[in-house]
Amino acid sequence: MNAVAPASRQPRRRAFLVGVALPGQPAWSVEEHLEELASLADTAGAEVVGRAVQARKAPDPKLYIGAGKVGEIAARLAELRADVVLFDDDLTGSQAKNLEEVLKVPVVDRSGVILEIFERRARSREARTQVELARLSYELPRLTRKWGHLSRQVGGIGVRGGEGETQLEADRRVLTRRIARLRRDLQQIDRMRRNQRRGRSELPVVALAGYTNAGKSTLFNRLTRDGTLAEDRLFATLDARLRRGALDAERWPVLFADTVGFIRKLPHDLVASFRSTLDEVVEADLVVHVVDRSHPRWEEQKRVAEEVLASLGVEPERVLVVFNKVDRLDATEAFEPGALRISAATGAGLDELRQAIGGHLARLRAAPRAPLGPLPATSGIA
Ligand SMILES: Nc1nc2c(ncn2[C@@H]2O[C@H](COP(=O)(O)OP(=O)(O)OP(=O)(O)O)[C@@H](O)[C@H]2O)c(=O)[nH]1
Ligand SMILES: [Mg+2]
Repeated sequence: MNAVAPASRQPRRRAFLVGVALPGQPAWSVEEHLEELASLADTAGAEVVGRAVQARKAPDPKLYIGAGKVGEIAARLAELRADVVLFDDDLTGSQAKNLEEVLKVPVVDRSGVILEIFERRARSREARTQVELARLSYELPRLTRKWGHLSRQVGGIGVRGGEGETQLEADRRVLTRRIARLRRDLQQIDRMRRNQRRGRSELPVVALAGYTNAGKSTLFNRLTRDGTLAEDRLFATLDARLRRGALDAERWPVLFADTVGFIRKLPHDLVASFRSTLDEVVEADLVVHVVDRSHPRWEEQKRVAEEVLASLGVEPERVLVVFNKVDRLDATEAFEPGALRISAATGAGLDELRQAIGGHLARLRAAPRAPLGPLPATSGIA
């Protein structure tokens, strides 16, 4: 199942990346997306040994790219001793299968790579259930592939090896049943979470959200003085975490939530499965949208995160944008007037951020939606 991430004792897989430039998509944007796919591959434990881009009017229904290009790539794979091919866009099951027949190595699309990272990272029961659900929902429509082993893997009834119609149907049945089971498990976990949420204090919740690697966990640690180290890896955080922090000297206590990062072309099923983790964002009183301002494509990352937030139903009024990693910027660099600029690494700008959060919470508290907790209280909590 893990085509990119090998069992730990094997050498790193050698990955070849493929991107497609569709009409209206500038070359730099394809390059940039491939660059991100490269860091995803690296996070998934593969070494990138080559890449190819093809401009097309539309994806080829059979192979996604042109047959000639596939031939070229096949030759380069041999030369580079690549043993897995990663596509930046989603492939159908039959496209992946057709490509694998020609290329003779596993072919994985971007969603598949992200899934593998999530599978490696998931620790809690909830995260593992969510990832498994996402994996099976991803595999189900792709079942044209040689999944003879699958029914065995999910503890089912299938016999090994068969690739015929019957085997396919059996696999499909096993998958569907397992998916239903996982959904029920998640609903149960979700109910538990809701109860916990109801039972927990009246403190306002401030969720940190944003693109993966933006610095959410670093900021979270700063704001809550927790010693957990941040990791320079994509999707270091898979579970929402909650911890108490204070907004000012009067110690207005709030709960901060650290959350899973967003990424462009985030598999839809994955978003759906992480829904209950993301509920922390959906139900937060305020969402602090952390942007890595030092990233060359910060604007696009910001837009992607905004789209995800919007799709989760988070109103823009509830979002506070903060530009992080300004310590890496040239002092002369122009920036948006009035923007909150911080460095979670050095601590610069954090007082202003706390003030801004306090201001927003107070303002939102006046608005009808947010049933917020106590105003700046000298209650001595936190
Ligand atoms: N220079 C600099 N680096 C930072 C800053 N904030 C975070 N980082 C680094 O950026 C990397 C990612 O930080 P994290 O806090 O793990 O980012 P995240 O948004 O939680 O990432 P995911 O959980 O993977 O989505 C780490 O190497 C941090 O040390 C900052 O203000 N300045
Ligand atoms: Mg994190």
